[in-house]
Amino acid sequence: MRNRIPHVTDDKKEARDLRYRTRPVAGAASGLVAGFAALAVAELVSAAVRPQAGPVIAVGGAAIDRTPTAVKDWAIRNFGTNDKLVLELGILAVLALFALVLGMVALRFRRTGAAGVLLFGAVGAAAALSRPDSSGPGDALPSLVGACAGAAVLYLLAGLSAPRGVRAGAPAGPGDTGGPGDTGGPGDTGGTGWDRRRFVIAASAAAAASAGAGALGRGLNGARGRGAVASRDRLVLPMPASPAPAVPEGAGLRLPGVGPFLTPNGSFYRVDTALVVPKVDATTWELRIHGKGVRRPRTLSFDDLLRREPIERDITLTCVSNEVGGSYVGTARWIGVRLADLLAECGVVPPSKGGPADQLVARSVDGMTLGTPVEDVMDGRDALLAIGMNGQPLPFAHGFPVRMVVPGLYGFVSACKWIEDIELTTFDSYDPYWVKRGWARRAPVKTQSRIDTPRPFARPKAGPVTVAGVAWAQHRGIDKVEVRVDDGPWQEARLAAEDSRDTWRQWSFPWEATRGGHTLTVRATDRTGRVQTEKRTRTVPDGASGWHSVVVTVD
Ligand SMILES: Nc1nc2c(c(=O)[nH]1)N[C@H]1C(S)=C(S)[C@@H](COP(=O)(O)O)O[C@H]1N2
Ligand SMILES: [Mo]
Repeated sequence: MRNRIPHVTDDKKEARDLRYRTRPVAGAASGLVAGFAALAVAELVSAAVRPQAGPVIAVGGAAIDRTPTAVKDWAIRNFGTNDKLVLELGILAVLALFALVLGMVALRFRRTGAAGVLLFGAVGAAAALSRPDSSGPGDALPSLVGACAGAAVLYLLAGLSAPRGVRAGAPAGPGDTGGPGDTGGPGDTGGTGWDRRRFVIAASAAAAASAGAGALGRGLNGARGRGAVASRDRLVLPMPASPAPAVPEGAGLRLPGVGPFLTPNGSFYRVDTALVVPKVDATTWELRIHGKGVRRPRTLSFDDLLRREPIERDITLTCVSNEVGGSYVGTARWIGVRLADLLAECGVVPPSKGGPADQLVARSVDGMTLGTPVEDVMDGRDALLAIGMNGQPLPFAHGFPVRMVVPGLYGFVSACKWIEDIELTTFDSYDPYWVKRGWARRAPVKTQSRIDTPRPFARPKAGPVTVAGVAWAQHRGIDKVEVRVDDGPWQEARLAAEDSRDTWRQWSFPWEATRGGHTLTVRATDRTGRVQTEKRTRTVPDGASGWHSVVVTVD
């Protein structure tokens, strides 16, 4: 504070003190209101471009694209499906912090503060343009227009919170570089402080207008998805020409702590990079099939798919990011068309029969790419273009209107959601999204098993305790599950009925629990005779391995 000004009466001194005490508050408020205005206007403009082009989503998406695999894995592990919410809140927190700083800066350097807002807009615009699903230069608009609005609001509010004399006397520019009253202008000694009333009115008006713009943008963005929602509501799934056999009696053990055999859509795990779930209208959806060795390239509509013979299959889907004992695995009854038949009609020949393409790259509407071995898709397994999940059209979060499902392969190399393009190519000439980030080119699901009950650190009573869980080795099938108590011998568990070799299998083991601490361990053997390995590996690059153990204390 500057106490070098002579002849200040007590009255005036008090007014000045108040002025200097409240101005930082005005600075902070200016910054926050300007930041809010920028985001709200960006939201409104994004409704005219695309919702995904908004700055927070664009920066979030760009961050996801660039996050080192280890960090992404850590985020998935710690925040699970909330990882996206955490990311968005993090971005908002950082923005709020910088808004505060820019607001304070603008108190002294109006232009610099406003320019800072523009700089943030440039970052948002660059992020939007860098996204794989960017639809062109228009994607920069939400961030740029939003930043201009934010900069203007900050400039205005900073002007209003300047001491009166300075505001009147100092032209923008050099006046900017002096501090409040540092110019030694008339405002310094004679001013009555800045005009709080005008500032509060202007700041409130800017905040209210921003809230209006933001709400309008939200509404318009919501309306955009309405056609897609209507197309999903109208969809009546076809009766499968080849229905899935009924799930055998007893395939689901109905034990407390063990989930149902078919995972309900609402609790099916979700893993993807989409911060905004794509809402695709089935009536305008198209799938293009093209590339190496595709003698008859085709573009199909949803109706074209519906005219084909639908088949229905139970298939267990697993994420490569699933830790040993993790929950990124689920089983659904899928309805779809055979991808192999469609490819064959397009003239595709698998590599084993001399075809030139060994990799099928599926691309989604949000620019995700997943690479699948053509051989696996065409070797007779039920690789699907799925449109139904457990008797319902695919939920939007699970890929409506069409996704791929291939038994036996981790999701990241097979299960493209919101699919719109299939290109036949080679593993040598193209690396899809996850492969570019350190994951494997080929990734068949590893033989795994999990103890679901008792839970870790449970305290069961001594006596009979049922140990139970699931095991999976899609497309090979589960042959045996064994349980070990502490360092005792492996003992065979009772296997529930098998649905198909493409699904998981529940198992149970009657244990005579004795008092004290115990470690329960499980391992599975698949139908090729391969025993689940003890060797612990990380999820990167091709899936976690190792045995799942649970420690309990028996009372
Ligand atoms: N478009 C798109 N498809 C995608 C992904 C994605 O990020 N984007 N993630 C894949 C991964 S890693 C997995 S494990 C499965 C998960 O499917 P689910 O969310 O329906 O369970 O979708 C796959 N398909
Ligand atoms: Mo995954």
